[in-house]
Amino acid sequence: MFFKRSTREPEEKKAGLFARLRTALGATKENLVAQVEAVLSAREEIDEALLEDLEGALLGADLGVRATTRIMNEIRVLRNQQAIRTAEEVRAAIKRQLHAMITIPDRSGTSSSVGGPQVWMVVGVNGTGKTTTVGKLAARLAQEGNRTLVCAADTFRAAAIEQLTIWVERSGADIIKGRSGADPSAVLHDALAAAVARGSDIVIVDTAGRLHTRSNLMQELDKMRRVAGRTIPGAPHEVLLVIDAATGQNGLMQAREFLKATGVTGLIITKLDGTAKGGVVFGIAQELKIPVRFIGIGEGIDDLVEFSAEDFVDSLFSETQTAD
Ligand SMILES: Nc1nc2c(ncn2[C@@H]2O[C@H](COP(=O)(O)OP(=O)(O)O)[C@@H](O)[C@H]2O)c(=O)[nH]1
Ligand SMILES: [Mg+2]
Repeated sequence: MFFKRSTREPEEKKAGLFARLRTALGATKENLVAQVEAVLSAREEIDEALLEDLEGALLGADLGVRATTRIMNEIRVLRNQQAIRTAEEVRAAIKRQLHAMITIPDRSGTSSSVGGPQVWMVVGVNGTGKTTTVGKLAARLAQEGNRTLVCAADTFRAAAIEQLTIWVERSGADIIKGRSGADPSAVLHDALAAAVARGSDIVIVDTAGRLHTRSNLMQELDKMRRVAGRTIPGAPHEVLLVIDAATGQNGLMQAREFLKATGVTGLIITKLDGTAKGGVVFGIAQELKIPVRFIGIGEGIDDLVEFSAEDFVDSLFSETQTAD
């Protein structure tokens, strides 16, 4: 999705990324795939009792009711058609369904915009990882040769802005920040004017996760969207909603709320390292039908991975190997 340079990584780097992804998803693999395997190996026949245990395993892995129902329906249909007779075929069907659920077409305007900077707004509730993710994204975009400007519009958390500034400046990107307590829309307006004046390729906007009330926050975000659109045609080109995987099904509820108010175009699921609830990625994608763009797999600046449905499913199902 990066427009300036191809993100095709060299093979060596790709292999390293995949290994890191697999390590980060270890607990989720244990909670999802290992449980499915346990069910499949407990019985000879693919009978109703096995299917019920399978359903329990999927629900227990935070897939949520909808995603689980979709998978179970498909397996029942295939079994009735005698297209599924073995554990191996059940496993393949689950994998296929999981892959399909997280393969969602991109409907954002990123590729169609002409001239002017791209504007990406990063939204989500407090503590999900917005500021950290903005820093990671800025570093990555700058590294890939994009003139990158960060707009620190969360004027409620001065300490977080300091941390962000360090990361952004180290990566060679620019940052525009408002005074503590300043109007976020005014800060955004200034940042966009600066981006146009400097010929920036992309502006990443960090936003607050909490105002006095949730409806205040939604109104503020909506106002920021309008300000962006008035300053730069077509902006914001992306509204990226950050969800903390460790909050499991709760993340889904937050997502619904932001969706209504802010017109989310993509998801970033953070903290997939060290949680067993990574199955929520399938549940969220299945329900919201919004593409996952990036996933966070750690607190470091390099711990942001461009999402690939293939790699995600493969890393969950791959045989565990010794460290490489
Ligand atoms: N383990 C882990 N921690 C993360 C990840 N992303 C963010 N964090 C941590 O989550 C905490 C809150 O992050 P912050 O960016 O301030 O959240 P914000 O309130 O949404 O801006 C910080 O301690 C981050 O280091 C991730 O992918 N993995
Ligand atoms: Mg923040």
